[in-house]
Amino acid sequence: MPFQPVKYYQTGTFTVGNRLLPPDLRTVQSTQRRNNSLNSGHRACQGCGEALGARYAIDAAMQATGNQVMAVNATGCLEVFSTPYPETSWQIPWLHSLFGNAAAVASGVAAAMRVKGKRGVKVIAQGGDGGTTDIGFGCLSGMFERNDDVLYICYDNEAYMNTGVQRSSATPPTARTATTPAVGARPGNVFGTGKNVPRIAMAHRIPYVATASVSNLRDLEAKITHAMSLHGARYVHILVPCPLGWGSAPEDTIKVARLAVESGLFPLFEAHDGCVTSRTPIRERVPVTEYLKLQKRFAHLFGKARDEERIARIQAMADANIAEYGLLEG
Ligand SMILES: Cc1ncc(C[n+]2csc(CCOP(=O)(O)OP(=O)(O)O)c2C)c(N)n1
Ligand code: SF4
Repeated sequence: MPFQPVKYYQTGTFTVGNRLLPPDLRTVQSTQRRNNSLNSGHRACQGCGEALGARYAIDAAMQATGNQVMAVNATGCLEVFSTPYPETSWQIPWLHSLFGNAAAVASGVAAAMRVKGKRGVKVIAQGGDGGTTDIGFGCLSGMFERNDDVLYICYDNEAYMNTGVQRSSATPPTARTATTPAVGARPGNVFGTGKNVPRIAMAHRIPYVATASVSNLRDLEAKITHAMSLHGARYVHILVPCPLGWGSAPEDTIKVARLAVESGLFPLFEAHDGCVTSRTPIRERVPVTEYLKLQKRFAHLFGKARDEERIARIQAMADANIAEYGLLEG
């Protein structure tokens, strides 16, 4: 299915249906063929970006493979809200691994499928940023360097949400969490920490790495669809706002995610074999303050005396991304 960007003018609404396109070009969610992989009845918070991202990602993967997907899920919100034993909202073969070993378990599942001759079955591992960038990082790197035939999806809500919003190595500077300085001259996460896991994945020279966001759902679908057409280790890193942990309004989840992209703080790109091959240009550049102000985790930056110095440093991070990925070109 060739990639078709969202064409809002076709429907006159902000839906992502592309309903005036021929059926084979429509989004997965607009078709009756969608799998409803993550079905209703789960216990995610209102406006949960992770639930939205997972539904779109796994439905796209199911469609791309003719429903031949098995998923391994690290411990975290996605596992807890979807599968309080003995119930589950998943409509796919799904395994719960430990918190830190989803990538290793998925590698084992892929090996088992290969031994059984079930080459058509595609394996996905998925987890939050804590399970991916911190505790599961060793297993993930091993999966990458062996080039195991697994797509790993990280749903990045920038902290350990399931256990009460602890800082992870994906938490941005100045963001307040339960484990960052709460008081003092500079509350919130410090600068100079954290890691860029999409770039680290690229350094393994695996076949495919992409970033995606729940603000750009058609783009997200297209990237998952493309990932399912490839073999070997693949990594998709999706920004998924968490209203509870970010202190944002549930109805603002898409808006917040869009501002992260449009400010340059979260660049959308694809990389093949370690090289960036495409990026999504910013349509309407916004200052980072537009993004930060919607979230209580950054409220201390906008107190009686605005923390101009740290706001400027965050703006500099966005500017650096815009320059590095050429996000204003084209
Ligand atoms: C070895 C181990 N340590 C700690 C925990 C407790 N624990 C369960 S979920 C979780 C946080 C998950 O955070 P993240 O991976 O970022 O996913 P999110 O909930 O934010 O989606 C923690 C610390 C655990 N299950 N296993
Ligand atoms: S805490 Fe955040 S990630 Fe977890 S279910 Fe609620 S909104 Fe989703």
